[in-house]
Amino acid sequence: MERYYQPEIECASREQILAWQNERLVNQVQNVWDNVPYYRKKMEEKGLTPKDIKGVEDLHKLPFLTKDDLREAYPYGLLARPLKDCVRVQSTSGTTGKRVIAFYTQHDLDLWEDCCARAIVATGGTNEDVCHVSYGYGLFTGGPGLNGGSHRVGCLTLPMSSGNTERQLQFMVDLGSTILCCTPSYAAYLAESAAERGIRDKLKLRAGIFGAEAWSEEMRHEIEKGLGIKAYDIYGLTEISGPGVSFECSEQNGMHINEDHFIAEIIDPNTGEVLPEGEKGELVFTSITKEAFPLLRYRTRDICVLSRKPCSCGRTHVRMSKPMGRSDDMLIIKGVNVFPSQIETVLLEQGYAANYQIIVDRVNNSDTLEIQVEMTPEMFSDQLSHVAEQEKQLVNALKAMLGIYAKVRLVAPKSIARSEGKAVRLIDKRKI
Ligand code: DLL
Repeated sequence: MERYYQPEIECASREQILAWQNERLVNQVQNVWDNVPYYRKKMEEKGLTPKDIKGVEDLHKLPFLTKDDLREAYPYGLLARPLKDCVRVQSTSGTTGKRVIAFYTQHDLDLWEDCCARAIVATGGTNEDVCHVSYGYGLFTGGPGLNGGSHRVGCLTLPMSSGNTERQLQFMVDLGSTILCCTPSYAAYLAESAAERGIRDKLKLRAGIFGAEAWSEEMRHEIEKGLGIKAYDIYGLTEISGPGVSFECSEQNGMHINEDHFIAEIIDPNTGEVLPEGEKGELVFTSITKEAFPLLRYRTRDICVLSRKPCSCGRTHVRMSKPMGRSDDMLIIKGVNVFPSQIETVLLEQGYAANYQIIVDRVNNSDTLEIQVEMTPEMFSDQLSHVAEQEKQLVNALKAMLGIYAKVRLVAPKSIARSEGKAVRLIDKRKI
């Protein structure tokens, strides 16, 4: 029975891991210097050459990369391989105009799928499992990543993609799905729908691999109870490959980062200073094995804590806590990345003023997004049909920009409270 478990890597000594990281980092810096003029310039601005980076202890000298760099260098500016060597593109969900896109060579896809396979095996996954992948497919990395990992483990893979709950449940029952991969909010919804249909006892699920958005321990218990499974967290981001950058083991106490591929640092988001282990700060990744899109010191904006305390599962790779928030204003709604500025852009484009409020909530374990928008005095109309028409137009424009449904409520001019300080435009009622 094949198990995609690599104890010689995942349980390697700290010295061994550091030795790999030192060698791979030095090579990667040289590679980026030689092939990515954008980053070379950033290094030159700091007076650095590859000779200055002799190992992980010098990592802190390198300049950071941010989402803004990715947008500036869009689409090819950070590519380190000729396009003819690239075989895949993935993209982040719901970002404005210039999306963040990542390129992959076949080697990059292989290493990404390895990482996802490790995550599946950490839940006890084997080739006897039926792996039901309900993350979205397409540009989003969730579906393709877990799909590839599932193949590697040898599971029977169900590439369900998201939506169509009726069909999801039917396949789950008919084919005896044992592992479910989707966002935690969709897992909670599936649990509820299974209960409503009285088919909870017909499910053979035993594990779930849930990520792409923040979820609490309470939600974990609810999903575990609702589906009769053990629920594992998985983390990742498109820029660094996708899901599987880190994953939970049987301890369900922090996610092991695949340190043979990614070096993690925690920094103070305000000063950029590297913080000691155990301190809370912004997570930064350097990918040391990727070919096409190797980002050095990429600021994720996710706030978390790293721990090197031994884990009883035997894995030695450092663990990250669940992200506790973001150092920017990005919201994750139903697994989709949403920036309030995108909403404002749509409103202004449609002729509204910037008097609005974004209300995010979680109802029945599913995120909801409502936008209350003040009509301008010129638009104000008490004819309900007209208001409904205007609301519909905004819903469509927002859907086109964000990729998700937002309920729109037009309200009378001057009815949204004005603030004397910063405008309170966002009310996030989700308890996470
Ligand atoms: O969400 C990749 C992914 C797919 C991860 C499926 C896990 C499962 P992006 O769309 O680029 O990629 O969004 C990345 O999502 O910076 C975090 O803020 C957030 N995020 C991802 N996983 C988790 C998690 C995918 N387990 C952004 N917990 C990241 C909390 C998460 N937040």
